[in-house]
Amino acid sequence: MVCSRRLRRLRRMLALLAGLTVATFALHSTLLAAPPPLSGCRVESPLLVGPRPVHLPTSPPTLAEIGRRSTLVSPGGFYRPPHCQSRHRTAIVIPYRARLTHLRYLLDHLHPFLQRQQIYYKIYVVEQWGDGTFNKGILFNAGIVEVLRDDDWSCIILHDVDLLAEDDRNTYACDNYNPMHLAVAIDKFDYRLPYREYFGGVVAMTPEQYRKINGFSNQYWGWGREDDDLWKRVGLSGMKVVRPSVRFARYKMIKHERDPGNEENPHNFDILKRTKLDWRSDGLNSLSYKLLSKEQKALFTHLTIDVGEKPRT
Ligand code: UDH
Ligand code: MN
Repeated sequence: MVCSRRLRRLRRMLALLAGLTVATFALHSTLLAAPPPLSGCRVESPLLVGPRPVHLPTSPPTLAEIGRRSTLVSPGGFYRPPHCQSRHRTAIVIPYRARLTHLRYLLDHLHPFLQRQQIYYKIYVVEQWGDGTFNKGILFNAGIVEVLRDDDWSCIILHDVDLLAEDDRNTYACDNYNPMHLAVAIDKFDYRLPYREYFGGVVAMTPEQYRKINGFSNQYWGWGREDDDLWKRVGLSGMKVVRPSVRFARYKMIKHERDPGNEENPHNFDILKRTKLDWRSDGLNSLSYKLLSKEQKALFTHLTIDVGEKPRT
């Protein structure tokens, strides 16, 4: 009798112990085990909506309002698709100074646009410090050097602050072999290329392609011709510019006047005559700048760059 009662108690204790072990094991595995790997996103995102003309509200939402809408965007303006492994790792680089209204329109538009494309991305605003002459080439070169220190990007999009894509089939990703010109059809130019060699507005290059052309020239101060120089660099380094279909590579440009400090510089035409002679020694490998700050804002990473002074000529 005594023996069987002891046996029952022993059994109960063993069962309790076994239960506890199972529970502990389950807890451990939920806490410690890596989540199952995400499957790859589809080649064509199911979230695309296609052509959608851009209508701008009379004033853009504030950064705080855009922030409240961008629930899936992490500090620094970073996003990764939550349900699948993206095919693209894209850094958006925007040269910038004193265009806050345009930046607000752009961020409000670009975050949802890129999310519909299921891209792993981060938006970088590269601001020129001070009120000296604007130099977009140095800003891009410096910005891209810094951006490539930040993450392992497979594609860099060089993006004017005032261009809004009208069709999300225009994927913000790179061609493996050649630099890509994405702003093929802009409303300002009646949705046509203004000239065949036009290479401005929005451009996509892999880090490798950008290094191969030695980046932008650092010599173009003020407005004009640095994009034409970039076009020539692509050809001189043995590549060509490719473009997506004009049917969907469409943009609205926010209307604006020329900015103070970015007046047209007629001297830039002379520099353009020398691209073939200069491109190997003028660019990423001769770049000089100071990074004054790097801040993770809610909707973008903000880099402030001292590009130096325009040389007296
Ligand atoms: N940018 C700034 N701030 C400046 C100058 C340039 O943010 O002060 C950036 C911005 O990203 C802009 C890009 O550099 O989109 C290119 O400069 P831009 O927009 O001035 O060049 P675009 O060719 O302008 O579009 C031509 C001047 C139009 C004058 C029209 C007069 N009716
Ligand atoms: Mn513009």
